[in-house]
Amino acid sequence: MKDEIFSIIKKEERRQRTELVLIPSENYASAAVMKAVGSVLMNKYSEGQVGRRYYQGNANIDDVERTCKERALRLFGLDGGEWSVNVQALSGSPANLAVLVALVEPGQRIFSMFLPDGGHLSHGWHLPDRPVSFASKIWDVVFYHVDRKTRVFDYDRIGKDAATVTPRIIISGGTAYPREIDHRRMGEIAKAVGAWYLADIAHEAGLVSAGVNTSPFSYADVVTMTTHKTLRGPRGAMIFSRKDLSAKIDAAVFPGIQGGPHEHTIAGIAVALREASGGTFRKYAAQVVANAKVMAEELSNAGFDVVTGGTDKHLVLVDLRSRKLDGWTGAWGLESAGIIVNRNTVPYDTASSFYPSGIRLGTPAVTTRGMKEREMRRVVSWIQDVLSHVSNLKLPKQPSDRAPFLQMLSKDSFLSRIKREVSTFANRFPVPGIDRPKNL
Ligand code: DSN
Repeated sequence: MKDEIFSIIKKEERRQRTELVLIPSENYASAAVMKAVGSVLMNKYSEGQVGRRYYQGNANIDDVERTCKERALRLFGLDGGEWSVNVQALSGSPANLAVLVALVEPGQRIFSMFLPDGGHLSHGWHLPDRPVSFASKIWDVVFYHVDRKTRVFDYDRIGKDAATVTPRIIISGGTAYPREIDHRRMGEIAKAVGAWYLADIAHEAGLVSAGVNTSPFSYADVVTMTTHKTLRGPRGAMIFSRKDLSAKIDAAVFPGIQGGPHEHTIAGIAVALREASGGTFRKYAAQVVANAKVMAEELSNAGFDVVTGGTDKHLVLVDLRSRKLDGWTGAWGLESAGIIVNRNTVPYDTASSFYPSGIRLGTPAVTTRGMKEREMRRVVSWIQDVLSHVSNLKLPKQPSDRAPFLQMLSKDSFLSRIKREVSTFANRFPVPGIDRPKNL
């Protein structure tokens, strides 16, 4: 194929194979998932619901979407008489927006997790003086925080604050919160103040489905999740709701905020749900957490400030302030060595989200490649070397000096040597759907 896009895709395949992907929200979907997403299903319009479409020619599409919904309920052990699922939301943010549109009147109050404490933009992020997310323009959003000392949630305090805030909905969901959320307590708090409880388990979906993290379904009214993180499907989302809320939620997704659903993605989600229902996936999910625990422990032993002192799931958050390092320099130093992490805000951060004080690391992708505890120790030792090396480099104050700084990092001989070692190491571990070079 002549289109230059295909040579760029080849380069991206190489990057994904030769680098260590430690972004906790990324993973490698299987070849079967990718085949479904790249199929002819993308050619079809199917506005509406299964068996009730606004377009002709949807018999096969109905079968795909029905199968996806059945598999979703089964995977999470849900009774179809009590729970419904919508699989049409295009991704996590539209899924959360649809829930708010369905259940909360404009101007009513939302109580959600503070972003630097690990929350998400789509839960209504705003600054003290201006809205940022669309949700914060429509609803009155108040945040709850982690404790300054322990950096974990104090549920007694959240309960007391909720009684004062009197929200219509309480949202939990940690994109950078390394500990399990106590869904039972959150559900009780919501009930006590007459609010809905929305548990956004985008990050932990695969861990919850495998029984490795606690399921929120007994305590929440609505559960949203993306499908491409620990669940290892294509980029998409699902909204589970108690049966009496489902008609409102379906209507909020379409025609409320979306047009035609992406049925090729829904097919890919269905394939991923089947893959996630087996014992191999359950072992995978347990290994994801075991790997993250080792990573947290090794970083802690090396003197890094691991937020909350460890992790219960797939992600580790490191506050770099005690190392006189910032997240931007740390993350770019690591990228120059072939190790891909997020730079991330940390609790009680005073820096901006573009130049934050920490880094966020995760194990879903490297565990998919078959890496275990031993490999995590090797990876942390490289991370330690890189961060020590770059901690002598200061983040240039002037934005105009930052491009030359990155150029300098890309030519740094120490980082280039680690990059070569990382590439040789990573190449030993196969990536689903990406062929390995013949000479390996
Ligand atoms: N952007 C995702 C993450 O990286 O956590 C959340 O949507």
